Amino acid sequence: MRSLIALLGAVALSAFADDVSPEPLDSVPELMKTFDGREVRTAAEWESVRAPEILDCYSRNVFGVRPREAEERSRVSFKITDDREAMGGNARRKLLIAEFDGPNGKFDFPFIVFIPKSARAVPAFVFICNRPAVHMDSERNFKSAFWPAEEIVARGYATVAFQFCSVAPDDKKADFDRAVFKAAQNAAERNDESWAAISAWAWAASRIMDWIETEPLIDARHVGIVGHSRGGKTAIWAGATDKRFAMVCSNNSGCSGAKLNHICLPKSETIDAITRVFPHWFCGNYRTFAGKELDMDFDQHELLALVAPRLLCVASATEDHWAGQRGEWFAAKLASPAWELYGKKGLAADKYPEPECPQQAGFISYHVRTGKHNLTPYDWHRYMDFADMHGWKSER
Ligand code: GTR
Repeated sequence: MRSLIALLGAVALSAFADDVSPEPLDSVPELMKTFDGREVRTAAEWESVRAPEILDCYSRNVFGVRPREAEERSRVSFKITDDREAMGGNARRKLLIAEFDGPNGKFDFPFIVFIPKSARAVPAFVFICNRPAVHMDSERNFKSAFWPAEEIVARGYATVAFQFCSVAPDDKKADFDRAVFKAAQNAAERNDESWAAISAWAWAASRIMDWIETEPLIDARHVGIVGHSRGGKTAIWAGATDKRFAMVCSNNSGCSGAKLNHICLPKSETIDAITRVFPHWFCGNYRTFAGKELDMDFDQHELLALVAPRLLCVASATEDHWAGQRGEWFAAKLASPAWELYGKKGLAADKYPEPECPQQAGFISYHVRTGKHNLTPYDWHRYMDFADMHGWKSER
């Protein structure tokens, strides 16, 4: 009997935990105050003081600092290995290799491009594919719903994909003396602030952007970066570090992505859990925050705010408690004042939405989709809707 009562209690408690809408805690750091307590009132102050200090904070404490040589544009070149019609004549397909001539060796990675037939340059979505390469089948024998390239092309957008492990291993046991890390830096020079896997994947997205700027069929002023989960964290970091991305789409990025840490969501991932299971995603310093989330003087709304005044999409899934859906929504909401400095609305909604009711009236889009942790055509279409709404196909 006692165990039955305990069981009923546990069921009631877990139902309750699903229904509550916790608010961020009072200790959530203030976006419009510098780390040393000065108010930020204008876009000029944001750009000259606050945004740089947030970027620096996330570089040194979370994703790591890239070696200077990795950012040198003159070290990167591109080789086209194939260029032909595809998708029954609806698209042009290009296969390319990005080649990096690093101070400590050479490194290259492949990427795939589909461009719809159009008389004018088209907008595009760069996709960080964090699933096996079969999901980005260039022959289109397997049409993955994770990267619905035909549907993207049919809506008038080009899409460019790379498989993240072709840039840096997603392996906790791998050292940093391989792949792009090795080419960019002697491993002996690494320290607790050095870049790690998420930064390397974001680096690859920026190199693809370098190529897009040279491709006349793509409109480089209208390029979004899309990633799911660990790819979503990467998309945010790519957008924070590279302003050429005009839209950032964080799909179910969760802990260390869009999810606020200063909120009590017991079912969601913590810094302790993420740095134990995936230490290779972050610089060494990040682990020192494990279990100390509520004492941190920075949080993910500040990271999201680095996208301002560009377009930001944050998306969750109803069953994805590990990603902390309400924490993702609140971070988007609390990032909004950065857009207001530019006279733009950030997230134009005051309450957490019902599933399949996207909030897209401002420059931040939020939606929650029914279902599991995944990136689906439903999510892709919301990102394309948002780009459409902002004139990405008419402004050319
Ligand atoms: C989970 C991890 C999350 C998320 C996810 C993914 O296991 O805890 O932070 O990134 O992997 O990338 O699929």
